[in-house]
Amino acid sequence: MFKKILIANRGEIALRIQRACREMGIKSVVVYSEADREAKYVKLADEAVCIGPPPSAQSYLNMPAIIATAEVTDAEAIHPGYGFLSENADFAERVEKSGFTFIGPTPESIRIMGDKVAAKQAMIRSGVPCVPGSEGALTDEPKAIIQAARTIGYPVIIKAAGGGGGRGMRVVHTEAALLHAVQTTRSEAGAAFGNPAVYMEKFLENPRHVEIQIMADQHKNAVWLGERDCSMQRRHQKIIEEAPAPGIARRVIEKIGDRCAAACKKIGYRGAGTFEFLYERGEFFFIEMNTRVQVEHPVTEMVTGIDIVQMQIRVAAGEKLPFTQRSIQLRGHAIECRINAEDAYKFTPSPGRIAMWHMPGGPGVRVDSHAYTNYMVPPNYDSMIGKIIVHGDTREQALARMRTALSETVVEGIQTNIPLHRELMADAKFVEGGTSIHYLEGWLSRRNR
Ligand code: MV4
Repeated sequence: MFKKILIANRGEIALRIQRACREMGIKSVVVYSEADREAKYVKLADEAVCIGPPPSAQSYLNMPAIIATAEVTDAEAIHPGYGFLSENADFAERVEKSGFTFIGPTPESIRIMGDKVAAKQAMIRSGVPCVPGSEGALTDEPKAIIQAARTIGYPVIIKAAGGGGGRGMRVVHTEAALLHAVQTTRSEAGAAFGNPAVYMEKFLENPRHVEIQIMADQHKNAVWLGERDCSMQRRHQKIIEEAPAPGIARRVIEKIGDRCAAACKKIGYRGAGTFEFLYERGEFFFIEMNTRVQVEHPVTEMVTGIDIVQMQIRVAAGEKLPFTQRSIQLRGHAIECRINAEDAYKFTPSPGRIAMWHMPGGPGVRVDSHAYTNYMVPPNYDSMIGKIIVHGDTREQALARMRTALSETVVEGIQTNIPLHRELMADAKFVEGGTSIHYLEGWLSRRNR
């Protein structure tokens, strides 16, 4: 096992990784920007090195500074967390070429999944069901583009191969609008991602976002750890996640989970990963794969009892998965509310000093956050400052525990989205379960009218 790991991230996930290291007897080094100097996890770390000014481009995205820090501190491995450099294949490659272990998949896996056309082709070959669409990228041939859309049937969606997470997409309802939409998406994709390739899919009008967590070792073992329903989102930012996905038949999920695990074995995937699906009318359709630990990993940890971050470290060190698919049991129900430093209904960021930070507790309640009373939320990064996660025997018990937890929570000095979560936990449709990816935005527009 590694003796020392460098954590190339900030905020709650830096603390989460630090806790995993401490529990495993591994020393950790954190890198931080000038904006995070006073963060508690920086003080708690075995070693902390300032790598640059507040802008991410000069700190958390600064590859030479991060690798140089690993060198001077004698770290053996680098954990990238989520966001920042976590899905940058060039970074993973530079880390390994410099003699360190990248805690994640191979650069080749990251590169394939970063190209959404290549990812989809790999999944089709591996038997994972995908949204019907163009086979590969669209050519420049107008007749072929028109024909592809006729075969798929309108509405269609044009997506950038280099995009993902909602960036670089355009819905097309009629043939009259098709070629212009393809051209515009292409030029935007070229400018934004340096890759003008686009592809076409059937546009699913009212799906849910359900994802499968997988974990693979370097000895050809791969398992899936249940699913998460992440449909409660606004502008591609998830705010509530839960496991299991309400109202979906277990045999349907088991079939798709087994396909994901089989695909991981087939492509030689290692580490943690997430297969993102759209779920509509009883069917799963693959859209993208994420090659990192995700913000919402705790809901999976709560229902499986498996520590995903520790497992990432173990498989990166070459250990075998300590469980088989049959030994993984899902127990109860977990819900996560992301706490953002922002206006609850207008969503304007609200950085600043937290005058009072009081977090909930009790049975089945977990808080993952680096914040504390007197902590200064810097204006430079994502507004997420923590997550409240609850577990219960049933969804009803988990909801009741989340309501209680939110009622105990006090954050003063900045605005947060806690009032929004309190309202949503009492919303009849959310409580019923199974709302689509469009539900929250519709709910907000009705509420703000
Ligand atoms: C789609 C879709 C409907 N049909 N693809 C948005 C994020 C990116 N991961 C893929 N996205 C979508 N792809 C087809 N063929 C609808 C979305 C989508 C969405 C997906 C997941 C979660 C939230 C979403 C919000 C709007 C659109």
